[in-house]
Amino acid sequence: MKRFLIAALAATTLSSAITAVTAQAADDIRPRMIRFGYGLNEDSNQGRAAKLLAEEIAKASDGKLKVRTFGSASLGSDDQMQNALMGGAQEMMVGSTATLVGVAEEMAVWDTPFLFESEKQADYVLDGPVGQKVMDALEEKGLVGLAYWENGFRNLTNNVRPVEKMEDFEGIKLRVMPNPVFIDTFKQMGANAVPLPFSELFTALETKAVDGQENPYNTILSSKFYEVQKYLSVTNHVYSPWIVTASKRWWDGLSKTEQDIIMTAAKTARDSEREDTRAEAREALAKIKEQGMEVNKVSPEEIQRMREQAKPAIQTVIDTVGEPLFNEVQAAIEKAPK
Ligand code: TK8
Repeated sequence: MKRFLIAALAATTLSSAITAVTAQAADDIRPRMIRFGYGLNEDSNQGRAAKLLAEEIAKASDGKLKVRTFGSASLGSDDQMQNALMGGAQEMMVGSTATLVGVAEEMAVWDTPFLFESEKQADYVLDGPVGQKVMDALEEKGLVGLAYWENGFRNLTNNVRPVEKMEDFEGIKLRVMPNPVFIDTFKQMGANAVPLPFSELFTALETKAVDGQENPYNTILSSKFYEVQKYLSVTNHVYSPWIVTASKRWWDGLSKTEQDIIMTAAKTARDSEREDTRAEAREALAKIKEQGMEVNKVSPEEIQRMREQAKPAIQTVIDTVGEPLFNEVQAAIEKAPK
């Protein structure tokens, strides 16, 4: 009996020791260096948010988790960084959801032309269950989605002519993101759509390899596209999200506490980035004009014609993501605040 008691006691001690070790590992924070890459420069909304993310992570981990930020695509284009994350050669990044379509086709749902009507609507859908579902599709491909940040509503710039009606797209060599829906949308409009990584865009505009591009006001300003582009046409043709991702291989090796710190920081940075982006966008158009760009607002009638013309591209989205997901997004939009 006594011997049995001792054995039982020993076993209990041992098992609680094991529990203690596991528990400790779960809230352990180890010194780590996290490489966080992004495509825009340090003075952009993306750069400011990356900096905040790094600060938040340092604060919450007592400086143990150190984020090194790499802007201006110095670790590679969105596409190259995605591959580095999947292979475990880089820890984190923020980039366009549109370049992730080749990884998880569900992402194409955000490329639907004229999908969202307001930022509020976008926040509601992206941060809700269907946004999470699309993000979760990345996991089996080796990426963990942490938060959607705002890139914003996209507008058109070019050097050929102001685009006032659909016919004005004719013959314009337009850089688009490397993504089938964007290629399709602008082919439908009559443009000559040329897919190129963002990291090559300024030079392509400067050397006139392409005539134009489309991006939110913030990017037109921070990337100084006004130096190499004459006309800006306000179309708001699609809302572009950015997404913060982590390498799953790396993420799975983190303790629960480390994961929580990083996840929380990605969301804190998201909220402040959206505010910052919107405030900047409100001032941007005036600044762009000051820099000498000629700005025109496309009329509601012409926007309606573009919407009609873009329908085959919407079908491409449905074929890519499947009708159930497409409908789920539509249903979330219905419920969203205007
Ligand atoms: C930056 C890109 C950019 C996107 C594009 O790396 O490629 O035009 O809008 O923000 O992700």
